[in-house]
Amino acid sequence: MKVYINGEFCDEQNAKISVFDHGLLYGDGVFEGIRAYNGRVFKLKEHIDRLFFSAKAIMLQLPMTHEQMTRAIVAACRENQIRDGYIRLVVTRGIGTLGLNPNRCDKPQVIIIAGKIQLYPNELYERGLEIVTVPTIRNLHSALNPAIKSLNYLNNILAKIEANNAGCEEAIMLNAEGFVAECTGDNLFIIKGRQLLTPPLSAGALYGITRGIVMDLARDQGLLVAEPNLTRYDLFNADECFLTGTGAELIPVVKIDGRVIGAGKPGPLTHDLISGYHALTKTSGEPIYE
Ligand code: PXG
Repeated sequence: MKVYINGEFCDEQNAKISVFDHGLLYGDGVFEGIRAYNGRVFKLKEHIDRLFFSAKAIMLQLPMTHEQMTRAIVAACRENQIRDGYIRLVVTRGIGTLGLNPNRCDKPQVIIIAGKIQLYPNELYERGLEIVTVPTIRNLHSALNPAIKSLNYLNNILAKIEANNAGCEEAIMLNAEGFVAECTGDNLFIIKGRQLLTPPLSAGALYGITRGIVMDLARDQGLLVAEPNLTRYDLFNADECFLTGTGAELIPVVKIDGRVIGAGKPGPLTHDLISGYHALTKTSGEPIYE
């Protein structure tokens, strides 16, 4: 594998960043996780836009334009002969002193890893996931806004550990008011009648790209889409539930905190949305090869 670091491709074993980089010392930086399908980078513009928004929020000046970033990502895929894969785009604050002040870091490091993705096993898509609510709440937007896709993911990791301890793959994270925010690396949806519901972004969630696509698909399929505050009670009494994320795509949920959701198996409307999403991934995206 060849890794892109600041405009150059290096061999995997030489792909190194300084121990003085504030990305390592303080989790000071931003990232994106992007998929390629069928020789095309899916929703690339949306991911690059979000990277720029995250960077703006932490006052990190990206050393490249949108267009240069697009070209670099496509080049990294081509260099690694990716047709279907996973791209990790990382920008760190760069090398600085052993103090948290970022003003001594003068060169952000841009890293692009284009490789393979580890997916949930197929049988989880067929049977559906069991998930639990965990004690760790989502970061307050007034502290570290969950909209920022920063290198500081400990909030999510703690929740993931708690889910794993409970024998689950994913965790439902509530916000400080007790409303549902999202999962550790996925947004959450429920279906009730002909309504598709997901927590508002202000409840403390990442502005998920898959989330946006699914809301558009649902409207096209004649569902009503709304973003009310949701409680655990709303989840327990949903007809269907699923999670969305670049990695997971759409994955059905059949049990939450011991309560069986709907019929206890992936629901029909979830299936329709999964089909719609798959069709989109196959037919759109930024071409890697001419
Ligand atoms: N919430 C959080 C906290 C995320 O990190 C999503 C929702 C879904 O957003 P997208 O735009 O992907 O639909 C994410 C993104 C991983 C991994 O290794 C997870 C994400 C991104 C990159 C890697 O589990 N989730």
